[in-house]
Amino acid sequence: MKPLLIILFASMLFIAGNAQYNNANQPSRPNIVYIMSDDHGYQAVSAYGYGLNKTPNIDRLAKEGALFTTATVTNSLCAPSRAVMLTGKHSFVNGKVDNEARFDWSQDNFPKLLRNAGYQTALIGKIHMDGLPQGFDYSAVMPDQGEYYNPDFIINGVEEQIKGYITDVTTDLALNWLDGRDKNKPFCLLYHQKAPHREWLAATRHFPEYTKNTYPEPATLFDNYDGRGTAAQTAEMNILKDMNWAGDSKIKPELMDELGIPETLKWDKAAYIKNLGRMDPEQRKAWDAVYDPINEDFKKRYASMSKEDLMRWRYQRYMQDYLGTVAAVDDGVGRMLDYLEKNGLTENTIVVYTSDQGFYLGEHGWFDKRFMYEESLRTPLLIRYPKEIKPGTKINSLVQNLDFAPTFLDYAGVAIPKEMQGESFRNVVAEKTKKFRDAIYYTYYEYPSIHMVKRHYGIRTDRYKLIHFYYDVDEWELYDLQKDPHEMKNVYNDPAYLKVRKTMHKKLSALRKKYKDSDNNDQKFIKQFLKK
Ligand code: SGN
Ligand code: CA
Repeated sequence: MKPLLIILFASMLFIAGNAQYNNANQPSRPNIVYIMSDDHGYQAVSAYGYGLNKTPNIDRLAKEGALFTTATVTNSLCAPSRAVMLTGKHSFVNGKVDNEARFDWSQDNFPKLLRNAGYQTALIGKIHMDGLPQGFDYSAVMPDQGEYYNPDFIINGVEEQIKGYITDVTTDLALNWLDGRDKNKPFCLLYHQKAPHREWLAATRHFPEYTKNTYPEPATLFDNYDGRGTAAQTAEMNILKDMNWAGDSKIKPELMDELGIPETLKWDKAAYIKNLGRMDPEQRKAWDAVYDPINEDFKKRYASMSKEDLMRWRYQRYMQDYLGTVAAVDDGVGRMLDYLEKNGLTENTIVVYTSDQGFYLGEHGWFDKRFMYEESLRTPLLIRYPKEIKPGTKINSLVQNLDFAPTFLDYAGVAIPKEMQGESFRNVVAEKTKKFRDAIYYTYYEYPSIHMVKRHYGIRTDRYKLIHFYYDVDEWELYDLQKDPHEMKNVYNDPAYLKVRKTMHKKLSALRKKYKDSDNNDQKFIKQFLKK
């Protein structure tokens, strides 16, 4: 062979070798589909075994992958939870302590780092933070809380209205993006549903089934908050007292008037009128067909109802609508899993299902979240990744939303920045190790504000929980989750728990130090909040 030909041949081999290297390396990096709904309590995922509803598609992730029994958030509120998930840093470090505070998009987040490493990234659905999302090739987010019917979306910065039901529209956008992506690159898709957020408006196809059902009542529906401190007693999230009649329970304002229920008793007529106003004639017809008879029935029964009857009735109304909205979320997960399967993506894609926090479904008589008590602290978490996670895995480790960013970076082989405070749980879920943190740290700030849940922070181990409420009180609570799983009795001043109390205080101080939190921070965020 002539020297020139040899050089040509050798360089062709070199180029081919390099291309092979790239192709072989890149597609083997796992794809990530991170599915997050809004306010979806684990009690309403059937894989968790509460018997409230059926979520066959979400449950598939537990069957084919792992279910986390004790996954928690670090701050049980929408936007702060999202900020923690993106940055891998606690609220007092990433700055988004409550729904009002500004989120600084210029700080590092895991999609940015994945994108720099060659991933295609997209954010589709609810984000609940101002400013154009950073770290994404494509973003289609709803402004603020989003609207259930015929929602508005901001697509790469440009707002438009899309016809349809929000949960389905979000799924359509997610599947369209997947279809149009560059198939030679790995991808990370954040697919975020608004549902089942208040005011719990279901897809019309789910009205008939869900409004007919009767749901089991939680043991603590009639909680009178004895045995706990001021915070539980003064919170405004009781189903009987604090839910809106029109906006939430879907009783017509005219009927409220007729029954003599004063508007001061929280109608939220404006929300009711706004929601109805967004429907097209077909959606409205389906709505009337279901909610007219409910109104008629209520009208007949109201005069003879006791307070207890009313609580029971409102709880059922709440569950009917809430679980109805969950049904469309589950349909969306089904469509996503089917898409992955049809396109040969099941093996190499990590699929996560979680929520931005948990939610009270009548426990303690409540709706909403915010508290460090179990139902809002814990969040559903299911993960499927056939390459590393065995079907039917159950994980009890104390993982948090703080850990998502480092975990995803770990899977993608991207270095985890030192500033990230979470830990990768990749080896935990692969059951290669059981070693993980022995206590989680929690903070909550949005007070005084809607639902009036006082500022607090605390820690939880596998058995105990210590909480400090501050600002306009200075109260400590200690719970023994083994003996008192419903958290009905604060044992902070019980002499039998003196030793536990000491150990928990030590752990709390250690964690505040480790994560760089302090009373100074607490005071700083109070000042910042009051300035607004
Ligand atoms: C709205 C809801 C509240 C809810 C907050 C925060 N009221 O204000 O019930 O706690 O959002 O929710 S509503 O009548 O307007 O729906 S979060 O999930 O965004 O943090
Ligand atoms: Ca939420």
